[in-house]
Amino acid sequence: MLPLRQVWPDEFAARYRAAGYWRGETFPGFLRARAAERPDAPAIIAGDRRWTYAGLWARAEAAAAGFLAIGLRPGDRVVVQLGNIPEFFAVVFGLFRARMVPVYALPGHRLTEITHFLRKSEAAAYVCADRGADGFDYRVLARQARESEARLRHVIVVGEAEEFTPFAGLDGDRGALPGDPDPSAVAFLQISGGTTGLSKLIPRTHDDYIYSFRASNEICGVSPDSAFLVALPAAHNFPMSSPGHMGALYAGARVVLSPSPSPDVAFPIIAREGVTITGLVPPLALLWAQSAPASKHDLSSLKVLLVGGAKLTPEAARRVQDSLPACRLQQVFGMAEGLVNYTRLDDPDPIVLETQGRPISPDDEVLILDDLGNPVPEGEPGNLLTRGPYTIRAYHNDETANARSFTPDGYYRTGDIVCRTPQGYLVVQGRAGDHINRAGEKISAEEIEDHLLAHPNVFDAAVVSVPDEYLGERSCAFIIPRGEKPRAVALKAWMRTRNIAEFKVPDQVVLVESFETTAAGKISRKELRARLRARLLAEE
Ligand code: J2J
Repeated sequence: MLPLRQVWPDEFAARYRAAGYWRGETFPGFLRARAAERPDAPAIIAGDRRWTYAGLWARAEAAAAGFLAIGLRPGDRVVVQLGNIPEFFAVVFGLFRARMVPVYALPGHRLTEITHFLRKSEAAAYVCADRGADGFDYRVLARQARESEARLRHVIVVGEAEEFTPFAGLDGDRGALPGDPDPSAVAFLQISGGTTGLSKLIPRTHDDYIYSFRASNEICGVSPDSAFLVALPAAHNFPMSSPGHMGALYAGARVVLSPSPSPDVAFPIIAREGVTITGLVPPLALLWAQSAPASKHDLSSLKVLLVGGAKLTPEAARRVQDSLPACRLQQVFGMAEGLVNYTRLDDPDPIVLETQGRPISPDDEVLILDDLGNPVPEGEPGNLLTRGPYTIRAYHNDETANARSFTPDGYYRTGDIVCRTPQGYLVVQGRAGDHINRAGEKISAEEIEDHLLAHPNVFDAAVVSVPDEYLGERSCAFIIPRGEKPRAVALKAWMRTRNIAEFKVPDQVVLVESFETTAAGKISRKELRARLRARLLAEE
């Protein structure tokens, strides 16, 4: 098995420790401490199910012992695909406790993505629910994955397990549990937005990740009295760590789970549980803004609404802020690779409405460079590069991506185009790469083109993003047909048979005779996509 590593050069690591960012805390260590300090305080709330801190810790220990009892070993990677259910927390803290490494898949991922994660991480196990909130049967996916992935030894199912191992029954000898992990070790693998091709795996350490949400707690005002609503999928980096459910558990606060982010589901939960803080992507924030004023539910407990994942325009920000007057809007611009920026709760309105915030840490180093790698003049747009105490230096098992995404001196090329205000706040302008940010879900144009090219009647395909009133951006596939012209609906239906996440199916399909590449001959895919996008917008 390839070792899991995330290494900062010694002088950086020493600096981050000396500054008190990396304190040697670990995931099992902090949860054990909270369970000892406040055993009876509520930790996880989902409908009528309520787990205290002691209850959560006991379930994590039982799960950890159970994982060992069925033959998993410390160091094993385990792909976890669970929605917003309490067992998500028992599973991942169980894995942390047993020194195993969760790989976070989203509920929307399908066989293609799961197989990729299993392979790239060399996973020994896959944990899923029997069915998702949408009725999807993950056991069918598990059966298919097990056929092709010889390394996959265990499938553990929350709910009706059929031929697989039921999660509910897992237990074992607590005496067999290992000691706590090294704080500088990789705790889990998060997944990248996948700007080129398939998602990359992001190794995050206990030290660096815990710093990011501990500091986020301070910036977002999370205290033991807070109640954080997980409305977006729990496995996504934003609701996990900005400040997220991990921040809330670190603070000893309540984590409240919503099975859906829609106002009709989330509002009654906010009222019933006295939710104080949550995070949303812009389209959902706008939906909440539309529903809140007329809602019969008391939303007055909600004090902080984080919005991020995609650009919130100043007009949209104003609408969100005005519709929830008792609640402070906080913009967040983050990435699973590390760097997170927030507007501060005491920032004046123009900053909160017009910028995407400033970095968490005084040691977040930010460069804004032109395409030749030279710094742009103050206030001008440029490519954002960053390094710091919680930004990775490398992806797992992907030398090509590492060569492309990191500079020799360790800066991560975010792919985002930003400006910086004189006070150091970032304003996102767009991005350099070709991905579609569809309501916060990142889609790689290249990955979708690859799928389309497998269709017998597709000669060539180019996938571009187009502005969309509701989603922010939607995807449009330009297709040059071969032989019989495929119909748009049929092509979309065929894409669904590729076992990919639904959000990756192109929203729009346009058939063209050719891509009209100029006499100059070959142009780059990037240039081609830009021209097609311009043509579509001009025609609209
Ligand atoms: C514009 N683009 C944004 C914003 C992210 C907190 C919040 C979000 C994420 C996330 C996260 C944006 N305005 N406010 O992990 O901890 C785009 C950028 C960025 C990419 C990262 C967190 N907030 N983006 O969205 O890894 O293009 O993380 O590089 O999914 O989302 O995507 P992801």
